[in-house]
Amino acid sequence: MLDTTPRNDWTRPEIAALFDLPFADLIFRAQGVHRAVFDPNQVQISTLLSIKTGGCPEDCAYCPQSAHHQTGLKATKLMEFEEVMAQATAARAAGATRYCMGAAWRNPKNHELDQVCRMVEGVNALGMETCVTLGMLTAGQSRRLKEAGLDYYNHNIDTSEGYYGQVITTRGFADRLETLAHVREAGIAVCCGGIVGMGETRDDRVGMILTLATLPRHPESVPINLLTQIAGTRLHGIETLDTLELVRTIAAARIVMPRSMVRLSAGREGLSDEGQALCFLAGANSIFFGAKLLTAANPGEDRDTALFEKLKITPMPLAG
Ligand code: SAM
Ligand code: DTB
Ligand code: SF4
Repeated sequence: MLDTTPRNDWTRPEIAALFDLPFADLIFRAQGVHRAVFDPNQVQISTLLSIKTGGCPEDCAYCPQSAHHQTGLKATKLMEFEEVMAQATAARAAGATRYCMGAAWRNPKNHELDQVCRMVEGVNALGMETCVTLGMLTAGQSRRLKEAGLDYYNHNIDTSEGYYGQVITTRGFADRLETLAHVREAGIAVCCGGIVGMGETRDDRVGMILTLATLPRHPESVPINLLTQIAGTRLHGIETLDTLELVRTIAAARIVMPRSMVRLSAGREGLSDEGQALCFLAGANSIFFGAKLLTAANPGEDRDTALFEKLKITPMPLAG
């Protein structure tokens, strides 16, 4: 029997060696791990909602919501509770089992956090798992979210520690790890991954996976985003990443974090059905469903429903 007990002592050479495997060998290994833990024909359906859009003080080079970029995006105030509930109810009807709410904040203020806590309670009451992504959190704010019943907190490391400074200057890699530690400490499940296709090297992709796989506990969810290039952002116009390199990154994540959900996140809109099928073969078992991510386009529900039918993939039911 294949041992799928999570390991936190992965080394850089071990992960680099996975990336360097012949493609068929890499996929075979990833499939072996995937099938030992999950039903390979089930994919989890999550839906995103931007509850506070744009005007963010951070300078993340990829992000259309940064106030440092002129992307034509209209900044909004925090969405009203009733509107969030209406959107969440529609997502549940479309099959979502996890609802993820994102705010373009550097960090939430306490009165804003109170409003988000009410949304978390409301969405939980609909019978979906809840996830929020609000930027940096203190230990106390993390505990407050846990008390409200939050299931997951999304906070990405985005890239390798070495490349990080090329992408974001307004907060450091260590700040990210600190927020992740607060979230873990509060007993909230962690959703943490990154972005590929930002001009990083394969070594950086290895480094990003290494950081995730050597956290004290693996994130329960690992979103792998392919950069969605938005006009007006600093990374717009950069050379696009070979899809096979995205597939290799997903396979490496699957192998080193065998029990985690690996989410093929942003960037599906630009992928072919064949490209996405390779990502599922490599062990991706979660997607965002619905025509919009936070602000960028995602495949429409019809296209995803057709893809699931072609591949005979069914939505993963909620555990328990
Ligand atoms: N402001 C919060 C933060 O950054 O922690 C939460 C929202 S932020 C939009 C969530 C994540 O979305 C980022 O960490 C990044 O990984 C991803 N993201 C944002 N823009 C993206 C893009 N254009 N392409 C791919 N991923 C993107
Ligand atoms: C994650 O890793 N990807 C999602 C979610 N976590 C919050 C966000 C993707 C954002 C893509 C760009 C946009 O829609 O603005
Ligand atoms: Fe702000 Fe988050 Fe966008 Fe960075 S990724 S600019 S923190 S909304």
